[in-house]
Amino acid sequence: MPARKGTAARPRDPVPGLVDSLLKGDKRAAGKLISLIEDDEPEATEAVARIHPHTGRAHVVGFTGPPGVGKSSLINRLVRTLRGRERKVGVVAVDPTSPYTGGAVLGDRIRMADTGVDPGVFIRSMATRGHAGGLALATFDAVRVLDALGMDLVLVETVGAGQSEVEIATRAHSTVVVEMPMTGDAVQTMKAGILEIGDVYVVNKVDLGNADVLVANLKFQLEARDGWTPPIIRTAAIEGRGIDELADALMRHAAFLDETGLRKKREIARARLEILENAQRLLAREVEAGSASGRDFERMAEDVASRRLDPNAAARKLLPTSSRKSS
Ligand SMILES: Nc1nc2c(ncn2[C@@H]2O[C@H](COP(=O)(O)OP(=O)(O)OP(=O)(O)O)[C@@H](O)[C@H]2O)c(=O)[nH]1
Ligand SMILES: [Mg+2]
Repeated sequence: MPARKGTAARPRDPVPGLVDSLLKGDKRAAGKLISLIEDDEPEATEAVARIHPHTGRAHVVGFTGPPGVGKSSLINRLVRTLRGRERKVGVVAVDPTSPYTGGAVLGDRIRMADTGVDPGVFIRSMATRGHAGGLALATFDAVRVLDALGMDLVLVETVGAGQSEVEIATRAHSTVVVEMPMTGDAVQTMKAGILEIGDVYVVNKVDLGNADVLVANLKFQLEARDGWTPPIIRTAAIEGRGIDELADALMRHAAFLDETGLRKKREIARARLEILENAQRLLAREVEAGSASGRDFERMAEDVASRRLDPNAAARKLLPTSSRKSS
C-alpha cells in the first residue's frame, strides 16, 4: 500500500539511516543528529556510538575570550578565508544565555548566516541550557557530527565565562585566545589561566588603537610549551585584517601537533575527560530514573548527610568491587 502523506505522524528517521546519510555528506542529516544531541534524546547515545568510529579527521579549533571581544566576527571571516583555501569548515557556537550578551547572540545568527548557502560550510548554534551531560559534552558531540560529515576544520566558539574557557583547551586540538586592547589608561589584566591555555593569541580590534601595549604584554608573559611558542596575531575582524595570518598560524599549529605526536596526546586527554563525564551522566540518569542504583545513591546521600557514612566511602561503594579498597 502506498504511503499516504499527512495522515499519520511521520516516523522519525531511524538513527542508522541518519548516520549513513551523514557519512555521505548530507547536511540535513547532520542537523537532525545535532538536534538529537542538543535535546539529549535517548537516540543520541546510539548516534554518537555509530558516529565515533568515523571521526578523527577534522582539526578542532576552540575560540575563547571575553564577551564582545570579536570571536564570532573572527570566525565568520576565518570561515571565508579557509573556504578560499578549499577547506571545508564546520562551526559550533555555544549560545551565551546571560541576558547582557543577548543582543550579541542575535547578531551572531545574522552575521554567521551569510555563509549558510555554501555546501562546504556548516554552522550551528547550540542551545544547551539544562543539558544533563553539561554544555561541553553536548558541544563536542556536535563537533563529532561535523567531523563525520567531512569537515576539515571545526571551529568552536565558547561562552567567554567561567569553566568553559579553560575547558576548551582540553578538548580542542588548537585553542585560540582572543583579547582586545583596552581604551583609556586602565591597566589591562588577563584572567587567571588564560596565558597557559592558548596555542594562538589574537589581539582583535587593532583598528581602535592601543594594541602595542597588549601585544608587548602578551609577548613578555607567554612561554613556550612542549616546544611551541604561541604566536600573537593582530586582527581587525571588522575589516578582515590579519585573518590570513590567523589561518596560517592555525595550519602551522596543526602541522606541529602531527610532527610531534602531540595530537594523539591531546586526544587521549580529551577521551579521559569524556569518559568521566559520561560516567557522571549515567549516574545522574540512574538517579533521575529512580532505578535500583539510583535509589542506592539516594540512600547513600541520606547516610552521608546523617553522618552514618563519609562521602569518600560512599563514592567507593559506587565503583566496581576491585577498586573499592583504595581511596
Ligand atoms: N572596531 C572593531 N569592532 C569589532 C571588531 N571585531 C568585532 N567587532 C565588534 O565587536 C562587537 C562584538 O563582536 P562579536 O563578534 O559578536 O564578539 P563575540 O566575542 O563573539 O561576543 P560574544 O559572543 O557575545 O561573547 C560587534 O559589534 C562587532 O562588530 C574589530 O576588529 N574592530
Ligand atoms: Mg559570539
